[in-house]
Amino acid sequence: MDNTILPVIETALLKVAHDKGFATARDRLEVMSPQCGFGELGTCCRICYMGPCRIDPFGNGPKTGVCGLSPDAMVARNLLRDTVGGTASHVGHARHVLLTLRDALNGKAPYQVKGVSKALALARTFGVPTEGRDVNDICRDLVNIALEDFGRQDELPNNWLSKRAPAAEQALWSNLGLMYSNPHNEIETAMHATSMGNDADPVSLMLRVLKMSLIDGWTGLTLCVDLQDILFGVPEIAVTEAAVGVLEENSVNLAAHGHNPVLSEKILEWAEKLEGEALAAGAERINVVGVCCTGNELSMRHGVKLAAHNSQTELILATGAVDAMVVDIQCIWPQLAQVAKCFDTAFITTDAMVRIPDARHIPFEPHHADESARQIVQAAIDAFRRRRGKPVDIPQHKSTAVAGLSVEAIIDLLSKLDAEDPLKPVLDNVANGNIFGFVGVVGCSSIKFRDNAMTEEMVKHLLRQNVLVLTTGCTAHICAQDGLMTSEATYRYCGDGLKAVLEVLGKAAGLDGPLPPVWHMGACVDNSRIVDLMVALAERLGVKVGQLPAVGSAPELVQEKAVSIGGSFLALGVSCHIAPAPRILGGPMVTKLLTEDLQELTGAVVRVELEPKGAADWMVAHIAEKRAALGI
Ligand code: BF8
Repeated sequence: MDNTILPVIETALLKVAHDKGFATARDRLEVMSPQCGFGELGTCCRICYMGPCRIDPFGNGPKTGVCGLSPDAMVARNLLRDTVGGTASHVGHARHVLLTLRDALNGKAPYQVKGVSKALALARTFGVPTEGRDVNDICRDLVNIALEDFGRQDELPNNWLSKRAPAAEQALWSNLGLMYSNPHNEIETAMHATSMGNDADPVSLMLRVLKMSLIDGWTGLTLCVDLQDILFGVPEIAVTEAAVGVLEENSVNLAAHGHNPVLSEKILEWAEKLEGEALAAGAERINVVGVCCTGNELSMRHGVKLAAHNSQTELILATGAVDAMVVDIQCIWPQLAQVAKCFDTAFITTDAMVRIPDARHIPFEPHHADESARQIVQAAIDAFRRRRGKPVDIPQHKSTAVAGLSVEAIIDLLSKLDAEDPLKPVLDNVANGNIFGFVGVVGCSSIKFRDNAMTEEMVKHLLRQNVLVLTTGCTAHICAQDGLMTSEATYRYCGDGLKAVLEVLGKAAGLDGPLPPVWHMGACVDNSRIVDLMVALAERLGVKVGQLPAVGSAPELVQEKAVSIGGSFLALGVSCHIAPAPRILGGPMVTKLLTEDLQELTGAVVRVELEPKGAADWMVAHIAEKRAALGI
């Protein structure tokens, strides 16, 4: 590839793996390339056993499935199943947090409410009385409201959707028939509707995609994050470090990977408790590092260092320096167990849903959280004992990074500039063009896009044009590793307007320099924080979210979850850039619907751009249109 600019960290990590003779995901991808063109277009259907059917939309091959299904219905049905996969993942995570909070309040799980301010704020939103009440009682009421959402069999709108989402958008969703009641019922209905011989109307199927995405946004993300903040506290601005260089040769390196802080918070707690045992084993300390979204959760609330994003997970194990990697749910590559086997690494699964051959399984469930967490940390110390003195190969790359930018932390900071009206300084600077607009850069890291440093380069193009970048998920790791969450990045990459704003904010935050230009807002579930911020700005301005000069981007799409998150942005009227193309191109009507006609429905469109500059240019042009429509 001519324009290869593989980031230095990936280059170093790949060298470590190849020097040791490991095949990596890149090698496995090469062996199976070219990948299935029908699959890429979305025109492969294996839902019934008359198939698998492959529609050839451009050549002389079959034009429908054996049952007569049209290409548009086929791609829409497949897209809906992707969205169900993403939504089910987030809703499952959310329900787990909800049940943990319930059990903690009943004294059955060893967790305490740390986010009192969040509980009080949510009580106001849901009309729960607070006067003279114990915070745990307030939380019990909130838990019951959330439990009702998972149990109801009526058509009343879901509590979290109707109370947390903006009113103007709810009116639109209601007109489109998108309001939902019980998320589980909707997941069932979507699977039913997409099974053989049911919904074959592409328009109806695409409305189901939007509805499923709303469930992802308001139950999978918002409810989940609200309750996580109640249990574990609201993130505050913290400085951390990112990239493989955070591993320490002489410490017990314990990597926490996955998504759910119910596990990782306990691991952190027990790592502190067992520090003495680690010292006795000859280690300098226990170095808990974060991987993927669990890493983001820990860095947001505790400043824990970020070791790797998803496409680096097998590579950091190849350093031989990770003593234990403990995982819960989602984005866990089965290959990790195979790499771990070649070292003294303890690769530990904890969730009954994630069983991987050759992994050690230590069941973790909230009722016995302390005992399981103790065992896991102990396994890491034991592995260190076996590793001690053996050579390791840790590429010495890392960057500092500012994390913890929850909406509450942002508002706190802005209050130092205008205590009465904290959002005013932001809106004034949007109006005068110092902040040209906002892009939420979210989602995964893909080996298909690392060769052109897609995320980093796209972000730099945006910053030069005074676009403030909000990020979550693995793209947050990418930005952190590349130094984009530092004051230096503001000086180096931002246009003059954005630089001036960030200098003022850095001073208010008590930093030595400007606030970084890329704001780390958390894990993928924390995309609800980006939405909350946009809703607050829109409400303060008296416009709809879709009218803001804001765009979403998933520049390295991997997971079904990123598809459903993207859908939730589209439902809000926020246009999305995406790479690679979603698997819809074999359906011309669905493609037109998402790239053009959706504008009429929600005000948003989807745009595919595979190169960083093209992506940034499209987003800046789109933001310019939004600004013009607002008269700024
Ligand atoms: O939820 S960004 S690869 S880790 S899916 Fe997975 Fe994608 Fe990473 Fe987190 Ni989100």
